[in-house]
Amino acid sequence: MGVPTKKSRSAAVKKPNALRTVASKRAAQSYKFDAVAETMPREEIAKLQLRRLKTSVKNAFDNVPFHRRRMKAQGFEPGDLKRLEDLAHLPFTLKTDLRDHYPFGLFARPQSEIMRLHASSGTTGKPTVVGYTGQDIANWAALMARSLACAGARPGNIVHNAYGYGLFTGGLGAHYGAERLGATVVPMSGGSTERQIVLITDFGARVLCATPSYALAMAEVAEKEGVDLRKSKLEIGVFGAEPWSEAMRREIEARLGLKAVDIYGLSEIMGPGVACECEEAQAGLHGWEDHFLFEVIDPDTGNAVKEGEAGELVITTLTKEALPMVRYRTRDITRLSTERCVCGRTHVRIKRITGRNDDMLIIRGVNVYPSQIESVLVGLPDVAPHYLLVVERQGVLDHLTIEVEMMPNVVPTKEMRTVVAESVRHHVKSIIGVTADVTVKEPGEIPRSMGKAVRVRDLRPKLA
Ligand code: DLL
Repeated sequence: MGVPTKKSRSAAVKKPNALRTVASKRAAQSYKFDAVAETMPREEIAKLQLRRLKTSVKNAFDNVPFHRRRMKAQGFEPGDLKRLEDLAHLPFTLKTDLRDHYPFGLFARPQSEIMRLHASSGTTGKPTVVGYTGQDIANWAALMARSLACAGARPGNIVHNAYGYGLFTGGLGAHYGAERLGATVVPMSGGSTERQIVLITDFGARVLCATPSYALAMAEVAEKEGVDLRKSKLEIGVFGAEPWSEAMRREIEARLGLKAVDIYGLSEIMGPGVACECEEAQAGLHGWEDHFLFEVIDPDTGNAVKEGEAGELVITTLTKEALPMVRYRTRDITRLSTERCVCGRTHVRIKRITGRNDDMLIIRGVNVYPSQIESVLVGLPDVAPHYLLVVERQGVLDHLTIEVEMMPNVVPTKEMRTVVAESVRHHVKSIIGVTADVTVKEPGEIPRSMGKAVRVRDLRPKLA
């Protein structure tokens, strides 16, 4: 199939109503990286899921003492798994379980069989570490290629990858996926925005991978420099790793002149490519059910909610070798829909993630827990254990200010304040990876709470 040009795509968008059916039929036959898997009838998906679930639960039971102990405590053996519904008898896995078994305690394979490690923020100073076998990496690359194709990328395209490379799964996840798709990758990572804009223009990327906030920041810098990215070859943006809204989608589309598509994932489950919107509908992310089992639960009771009702997304991996996850509570709030999609894909749609039900903040795509900042502060001399995190949106980007106090017995000079502020800033940047301004307040100035401490003032506009 030929690569659609900017002109032909916008012509397709303007098609009159009478031609919509024809258009949607064509969409159903549109390019798919893995057509057989992506359009499998739902009964077939369920059969495949049950088969793979049995293997995955057995992998967890046989090779991870933590899972075996908990299953046994419920009187459950892998052989008891007869129907998909039986999964509901198994306990949830939490982010703290990964922390408690830091670094490799939940791995189902010896370290010698682990091909790669990634890590994301944990709830304390220690990161959450995830591992992959060679097969896990191959599956991830294929699912990410499937996701990119679903978003509208095609073999032969130039993919400008501005997700951060390193321990974060975004950079390498998108990189391997784009290569697997047969695209040409520009491995930019984040930062050096002016340079990114020059290279997008000079190399002629058709696809941009970035967090949505960074995409907007690029638009802003380009506009300041008098570069009109709407005239570039960019046509598709694959944006995720943080919550964003429909209003933000419209703004990015207008300012970059591309189609903005939502992609979802989390390191504990794999990384980016767990689910992705299709370019045809842009209405919810197809969750790849041949590799993952999705549930939505009431976060208070742990019971399943009805299809279409909002709740917390829980994911079980079906093919992961190194780190099988049983009923992982993502803390992400969303809804599921099995309604047919115009693109012809049969996999469930995960509606836009509207928020989280824990205190994790996502600041410019970086996951931050208040408790992590606290661990940094308590390790620094002269700094009192009282703090407030103020998160604002400055222009298009998130901005974090950490308000701290000095110990009451210290009478701070102006110089001391500067030194303390710089020290906090430096430690937070090097340990957590997030850039913050630091304000040193007078002792007692940060409001004390009567009950649960209020550590965060999130002043960012609510999602539409
Ligand atoms: O953010 C993986 C990723 C990279 C996804 C690039 C998409 C693109 P973590 O750093 O482990 O992994 O953070 C996972 O980020 O539980 C959500 O709270 C949030 N998140 C990820 N994608 C979206 C999205 C990567 N499309 C956490 N919308 C998740 C809203 C998202 N939130």
